[in-house]
Amino acid sequence: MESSKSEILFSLLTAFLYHCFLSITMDTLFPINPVTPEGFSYIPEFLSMAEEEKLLHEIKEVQLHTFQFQGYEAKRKVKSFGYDYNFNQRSITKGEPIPEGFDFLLQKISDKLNIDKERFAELLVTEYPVGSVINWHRDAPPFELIAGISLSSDCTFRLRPYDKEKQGRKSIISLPVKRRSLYVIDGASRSEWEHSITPVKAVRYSITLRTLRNDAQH
Ligand SMILES: O=C(O)CCC(=O)C(=O)O
Repeated sequence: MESSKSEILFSLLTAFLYHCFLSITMDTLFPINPVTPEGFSYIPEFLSMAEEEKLLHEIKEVQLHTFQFQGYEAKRKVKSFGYDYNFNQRSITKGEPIPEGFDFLLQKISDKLNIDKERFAELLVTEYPVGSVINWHRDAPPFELIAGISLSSDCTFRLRPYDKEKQGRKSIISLPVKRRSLYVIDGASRSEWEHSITPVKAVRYSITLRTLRNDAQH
């Protein structure tokens, strides 16, 4: 009897140590499959390395400028094509057309999401220098679905409820978003949650595609 008790204790201890070992060696600071809000999806390895290369080449041709918001200048650089949201006027304006070099990406994402590629009204290119972030926000109201492509490096993407009363340390969902992946923000993750990116460890580029709401004024 005594020996079976110590055997059970030994097995429990071994299982515990094995769990600790896995957590350390697999670098699981994040749960392996974090539970994300309804409407959020994440597709790793969405792009091939050749497609990533092609997009980075296309981005080199884009004239990026520092993102400014109500007198505040962020570290990240951006350029918007198609419809752009003017944060001062709180409305969208039509800008330069989306360059043809991005056409294959629009096609690939719309095929994946089973939507018409013409529905992507805005394509935003963002460059994140080392250490730069995007703070907590919910995207501008005229836009509906958001599709995000990550290039060059990985980042930590976070989601938390938009409602301040539901916010707290425990309500933050952190997930590693890898280069060449696609994430989609739609449904509740679009309307009831906000997102942010923690300081990037290496230069990151993203391409954000947005559809317009049917009732958006333009
Ligand atoms: O870089 C990203 O993936 C996020 C971009 C974003 O949230 C935004 O531009 O509003």
